[in-house]
Amino acid sequence: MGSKNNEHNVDEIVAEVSERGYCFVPSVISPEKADEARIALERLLAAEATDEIRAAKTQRVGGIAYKHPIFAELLAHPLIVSIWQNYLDDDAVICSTWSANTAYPGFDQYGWHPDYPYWWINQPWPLEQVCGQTIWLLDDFTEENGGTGFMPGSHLKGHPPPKAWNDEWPADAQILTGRRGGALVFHGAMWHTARPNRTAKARSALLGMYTRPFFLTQEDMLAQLAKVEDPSELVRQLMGAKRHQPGIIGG
Ligand SMILES: O=C(O)CCC(=O)C(=O)O
Repeated sequence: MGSKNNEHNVDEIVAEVSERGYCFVPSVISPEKADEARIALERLLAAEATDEIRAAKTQRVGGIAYKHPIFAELLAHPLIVSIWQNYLDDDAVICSTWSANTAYPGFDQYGWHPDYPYWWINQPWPLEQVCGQTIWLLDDFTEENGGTGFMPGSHLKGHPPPKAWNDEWPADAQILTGRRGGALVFHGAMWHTARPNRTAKARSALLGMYTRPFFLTQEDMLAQLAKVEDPSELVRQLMGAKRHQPGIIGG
């Protein structure tokens, strides 16, 4: 795998994730392409919204890989895939979950957490590279509109974040800000949280977790793959078509 990917240097990005636990990668796609993805998402948000969702002021859209071709394309974005192939030291990486998250105006919650599979791993968690999370910015992220919060260094803690952080913002926490089309890539154990949206406009992100092919994925990606129209070989790999499927010896 070459270390250059257009103007991005994959080796440098991976070195930063290895050292600090995260790296913000600007301009993975153009703002125009991010707008295209956001417009596709807005149609899904409108079609799937319920009264409960409107009251909660936050909406998750799952199954995006098969709901619009642009999301299958971004799932297999060459830069993102090569970052995770290098970081996880495995060309056969798969996607564990691929969804969108929108914080509407007035959303006002914190919920500090690491991502799956750490909820299921005995503590202290292994420090090795088990999985890598990608947060794509489909809107410009600001401190006001709910740029994701994250705690540098927390991927080395080996346990979940203190519950009290959902009431009082921890002093050293950072806020992900940046132009749409960029992405934050980080160690899956890093503590992070959605944040309040105090603007009049919705803020949307895509979240894609990548892992090595022998781990159990968070979502049933194969079931979703069956609904993807004309998937590329890479999309098929990422959604688990080529991974080992358990059978019965001799059977
Ligand atoms: O939308 C965000 O800012 C973060 C969402 C998140 O942390 C998650 O879905 O795990």
